[in-house]
Amino acid sequence: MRAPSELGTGGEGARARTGGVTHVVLPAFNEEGSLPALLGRLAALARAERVVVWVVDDGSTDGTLEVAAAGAPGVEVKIVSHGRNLGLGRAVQSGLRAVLEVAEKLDVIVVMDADDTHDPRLIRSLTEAIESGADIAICSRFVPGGDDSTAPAFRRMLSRSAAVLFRKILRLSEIHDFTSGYRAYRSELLTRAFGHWGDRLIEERGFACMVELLLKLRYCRPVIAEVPLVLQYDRKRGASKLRLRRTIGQYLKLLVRDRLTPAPYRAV
Ligand SMILES: Nc1nc2c(ncn2[C@@H]2O[C@H](COP(=O)(O)OP(=O)(O)O)[C@@H](O)[C@H]2O)c(=O)[nH]1
Ligand SMILES: [Mg+2]
Repeated sequence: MRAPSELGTGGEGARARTGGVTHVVLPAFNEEGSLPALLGRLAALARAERVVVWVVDDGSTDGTLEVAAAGAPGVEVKIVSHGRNLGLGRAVQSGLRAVLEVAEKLDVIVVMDADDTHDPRLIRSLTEAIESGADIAICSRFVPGGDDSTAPAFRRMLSRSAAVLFRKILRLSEIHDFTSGYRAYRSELLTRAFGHWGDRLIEERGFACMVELLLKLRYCRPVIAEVPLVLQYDRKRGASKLRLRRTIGQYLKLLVRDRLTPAPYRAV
């Protein structure tokens, strides 16, 4: 990985984007309670920059699809729909694929949770980081200014342990938050990655897909930036969809597989 260059950190006073569209992918499974508020917040952002929201409804059994179709005034909302629940990994992949069919070189693709615990105002910090030279910008709970104190203790432990493990074992010292579901990618980077891996870019069905994507993208030698994330887990309605034991198993398998798999033979 290349060393991060001088990267902007954005924040409240950050300037609006000058070129390109910000595509916001929201993998959503039964999020009818949280989506309206989140779409409202994204609409506020859309007043300042060109934003397209992509809700990936993953076979929800509640009113997620209807809420997404109703949208929010002032922001374009597109829907990608799975007829049945295929899991977070497939949802992220379908969302990225759909965006890449229309995205242009200067566009930025953000993936964030649909549960309204991620503040959309951070999107401007992410796009600023990308415009300043990063290929991936991560909203990180584990850099100065970040905070995860509103999350349950066992979840905090899981994310922290995963971060320590992946950082040490994979020697990826520039990344502090491997499991954050809130990141931005330069569209060109994802086009290149899909060109190499195709649908094998994301094989994990569950929450480990976020780590898997990062591990594969590192072979593209991306510049990576992190911006502080204050997780607003107290805004979460209902239970987390993360299955703790299953996710720990997925992380460990991913780690072993990554260690055993040789780096891609041809340049990515
Ligand atoms: N598409 C899809 N999204 C899912 C699935 N499970 C969870 N999600 C979404 O993934 C995101 C992360 O899940 P969430 O419950 O917020 O996890 P937590 O915030 O880490 O506790 C949310 O936007 C969920 O709606 C799934 O099976 N399919
Ligand atoms: Mg969440």
